[in-house]
Amino acid sequence: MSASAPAGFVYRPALVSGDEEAALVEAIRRLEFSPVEMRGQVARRRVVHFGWRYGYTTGKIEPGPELPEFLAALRARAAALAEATVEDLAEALITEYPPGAGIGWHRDAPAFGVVVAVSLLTPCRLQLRRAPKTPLATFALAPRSAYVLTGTARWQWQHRIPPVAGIRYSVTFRTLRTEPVGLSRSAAASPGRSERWGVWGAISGPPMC
Ligand SMILES: O=C(O)CCC(=O)C(=O)O
Repeated sequence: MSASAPAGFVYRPALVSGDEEAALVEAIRRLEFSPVEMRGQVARRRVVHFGWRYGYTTGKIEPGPELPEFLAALRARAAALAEATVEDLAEALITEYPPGAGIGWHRDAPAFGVVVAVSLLTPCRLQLRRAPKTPLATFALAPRSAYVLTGTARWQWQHRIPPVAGIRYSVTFRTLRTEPVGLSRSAAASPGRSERWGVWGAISGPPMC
């Protein structure tokens, strides 16, 4: 049995053009990626953080390098899609998935808020579930598409990317969760938006990233 999309999940095909994707990939390939190590295991995917760094063993964030200029246009488009400001999207996480790599069931770290993820190169699937052993909602992520996780999809459901067939990059922009109830300053100042930015639910299940 399959589930339908949870509230707060938005999929947007063709957020970037083919030419933009090629330019992004060229810039991304020049970055220095780091391995992801959690509980003594090194994942197959590799990452680069801008704006804020996330400690995979500590679960803590700390200020990181400034977002590079080549992400500026993409960040603006991601912000529009998430109905956030550019400044709200304070962190950019670029992940390289070589063939056979994916990411297991998780919810993103509670230090972050809204998630906007852009897919480049190889298509893949994104799966969401409310909890272990509950029906899955499965989406095909086309290259150059983006998805947003807010509300229920972000805070109550888990997601994963099953192993990819060819190299894929994702550029994930995230807001910071600066308030105890999960509101960024600008969201708090704009009551119409605040509900969408969510309240962190009970934390259970697999680790966060
Ligand atoms: O690559 C993606 O689209 C998802 C990445 C993700 O879930 C994460 O880094 O926490």
